[in-house]
Amino acid sequence: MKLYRVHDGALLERDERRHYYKTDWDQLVNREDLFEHIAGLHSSGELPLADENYGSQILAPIVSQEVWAAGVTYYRSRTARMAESHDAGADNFYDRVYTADRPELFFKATAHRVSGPGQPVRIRRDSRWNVPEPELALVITRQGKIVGYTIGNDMSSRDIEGENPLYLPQAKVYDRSCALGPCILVTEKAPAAETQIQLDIVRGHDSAFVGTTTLAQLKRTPESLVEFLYRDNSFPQGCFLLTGTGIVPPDHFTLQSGDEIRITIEPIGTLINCVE
Ligand code: DO4
Ligand code: MG
Repeated sequence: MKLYRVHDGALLERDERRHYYKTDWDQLVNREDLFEHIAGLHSSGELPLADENYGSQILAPIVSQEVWAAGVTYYRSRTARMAESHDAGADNFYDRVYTADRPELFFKATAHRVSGPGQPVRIRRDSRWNVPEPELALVITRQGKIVGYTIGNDMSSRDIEGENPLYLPQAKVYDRSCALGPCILVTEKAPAAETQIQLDIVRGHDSAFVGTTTLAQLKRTPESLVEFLYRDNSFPQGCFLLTGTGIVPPDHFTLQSGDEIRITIEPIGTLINCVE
């Protein structure tokens, strides 16, 4: 089942049909029984079919949640980070965190910094080397339960990140530095290891970059990332956690204004954003 956020509630999609559900989004995504709740609503037949106009009103699936991110959870990310930070003498940090027990976890965004499907993402003006990072995002309740999955784009300024690891918050957190959507996939079972993540970057009529990975390449389990994130750290409205990127375009690539970024994770859908 999929949940899309609209301004006064949610659209519940099952078997390619969308029903309208008037609800409070913060309360909904914090339900420990989210799967059973929406399955029950669906089978009760109480919900009206959604008006087709709602299709154009899909919002980012976030209201009051924080967005956090894990880093260097894929070998490809470790290698790219080591290369970009080599001159700063910081490559060792990335190598060490890849194998350490404690993961890299960092604050990424609040809702006002997040773009929904079809909304622009941004490159910060003091950066010249930028990439999207296509990531599986976990939807976690205030109690620390993973109740759903969405797609995240962890927009990153590689020159700022590579210059000094202490600049990471500036490389990662700025207005519209994150995109989430298009929906929340609510399942009883986590996406399988063979689930593919695909990144397509389109420039004009051409493909500027295509890359794929699978969740099998993710070195840590979602549960272990959540366990570290919630240690002595509370999230009264729940949280989104991006699980890291396994796709990094080659070093000569940088995003440009007008590029279209398409991230597909098959069971969830495709998140599309243009660079402002
Ligand atoms: O350490 C820098 C951030 C890495 C990251 O965002 C990722 O691996 O996805
Ligand atoms: Mg990332």
